Amino acid sequence: MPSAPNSKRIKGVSIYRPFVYGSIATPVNPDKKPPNLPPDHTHQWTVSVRGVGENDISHFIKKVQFKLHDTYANPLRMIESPPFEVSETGWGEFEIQIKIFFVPECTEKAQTLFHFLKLHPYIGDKAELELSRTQRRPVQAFIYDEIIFNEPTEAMYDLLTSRGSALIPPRARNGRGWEFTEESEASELDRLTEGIKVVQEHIKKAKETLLEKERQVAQIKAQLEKK
Ligand code: SLL
Repeated sequence: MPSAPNSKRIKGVSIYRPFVYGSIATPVNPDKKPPNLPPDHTHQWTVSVRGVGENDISHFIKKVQFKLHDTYANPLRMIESPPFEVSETGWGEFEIQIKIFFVPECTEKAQTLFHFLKLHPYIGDKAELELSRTQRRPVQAFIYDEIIFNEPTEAMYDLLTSRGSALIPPRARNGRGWEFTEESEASELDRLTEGIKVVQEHIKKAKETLLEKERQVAQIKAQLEKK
């Protein structure tokens, strides 16, 4: 197939674009249950891929496929235009596979990421968690991420530089509210701390193995010298 115009790649250039993905879930009020809600469904939730704040992402993202748990009818949901989101009701938490397809100018393969749908609050002291539950506060789990376009095609470069931007609007703490809550920061911090622990454990084990090997080498040397 002849290559499309402007499909030449620009060497040495990388352009990144920020985006946010995740979910917001609200417990269903048993006194105000929506009609048709299956009796075991306890939460309403929405999973989405969006720009940070008001930033548009649809000039580089063509469509997004969300793969829900198999307990859902038609678990594969393809969203062809923004807002790239799926709203559902349910009873359980599970991992959602999110596949991001880029506009044709990009000529890159789709990218897959995973989001764990969070329905219940876990972070905070007992009283806070209790309050969150009794007040049926929405539970949010959003992650900030960046898509990096390495050596973009000329067409993609033009598209990215003429629309949208990599600038991140000032953090929405609780004003507009859904993006970076202290809760999600705390849970991210927990994940990092856990990650550091695991890495330190690996380093410790590797050092022990190294010491053991050195001991063995020394022994063998000593034996060889004796002979
Ligand atoms: C669990 N790992 O076993 C999880 C799976 C699945 C949640 C949770 C389906 C709703 C429906 C629904 O909420 N699935 O359409 O019936 O806890």
